[in-house]
Amino acid sequence: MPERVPAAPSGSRPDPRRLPGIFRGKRRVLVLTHRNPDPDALGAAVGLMHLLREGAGVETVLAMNGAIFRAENREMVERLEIPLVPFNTIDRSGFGAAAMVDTQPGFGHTVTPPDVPLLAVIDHHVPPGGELPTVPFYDIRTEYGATSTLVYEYLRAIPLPIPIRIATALFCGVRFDTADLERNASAADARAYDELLPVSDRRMLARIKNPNLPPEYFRELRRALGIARSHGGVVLAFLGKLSNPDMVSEVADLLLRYRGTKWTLAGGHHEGTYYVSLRIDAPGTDAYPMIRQILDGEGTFGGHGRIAGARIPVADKKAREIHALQRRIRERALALAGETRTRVERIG
Ligand SMILES: [Mn+2]
Repeated sequence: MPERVPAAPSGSRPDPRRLPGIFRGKRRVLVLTHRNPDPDALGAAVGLMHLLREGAGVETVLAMNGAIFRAENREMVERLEIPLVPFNTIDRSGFGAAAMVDTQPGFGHTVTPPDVPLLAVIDHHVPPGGELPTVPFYDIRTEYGATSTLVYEYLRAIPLPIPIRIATALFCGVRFDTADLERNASAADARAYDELLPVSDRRMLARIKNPNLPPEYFRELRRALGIARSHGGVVLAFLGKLSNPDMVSEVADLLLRYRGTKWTLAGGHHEGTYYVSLRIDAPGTDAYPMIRQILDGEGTFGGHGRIAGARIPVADKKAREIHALQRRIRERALALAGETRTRVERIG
């Protein structure tokens, strides 16, 4: 097994009551997160925007790179009326400060504008390595299952009241990043989950958890199941071109439930990027060093606990290049699994 990555030291946590003072008096604050934001990114962003508005009296704008594909995430944005502005349409000269949630400068899926001072970074992913950015408020908690848990704790610590819409968004963040506390959940996540649920809009939560799905979703899923193969405890699914890149993580999640599976790796190509998701169901195994080994220097990656993801830039339209990339990833994954190709099973 690969070596473990040490978590960030726990004693270095900054006091969240300093946050409003850091931003007070700033003209407007740009709130940033990773590309194709997920519920935890959205929940943490919405919570931080509330904190900055109510605690520091500043106006905030949530910038988005990429798009939102997964039906649950779209439903969350619509139901909770989360105001997302495309990053490249924003006039950055109108902002006096920026804050970043659920990601960090240096990750390949994250844009850090050089012309807006970054004053806070709040995340739970293992730092990308290299030099740490000098940011007045830098709180990375790799033992947390969700960044939304961290932001919830800030709101409690300051303290600020949490309206039902904000509570619902934060709950969604904890729920989806920890799979209802079943994955990577710390005691802090469990507490946030338990305290946020009674003050969330339950009807809205039910709708976000079970949204309607378009026909393309089922077509792409059927194709994915046809492609997936089990190699004695390891399920691999290289899906080629996808209209919905979130299908990669969904398929990795779903196939982890295939009987006898220790880990799953799924990949797929969408608009110039090859996406990879790793999911593990084996105690004591860290996803982060595993994905690093599987990528072997190709693309960028991040992960914590039993989940990891990666993005590899690929020239669009070059089917042969995608094919070769998928073959390299498959070979390295099989080498890591220690499995030979003699025990291959179809899934669906
Ligand atoms: Mn997260």
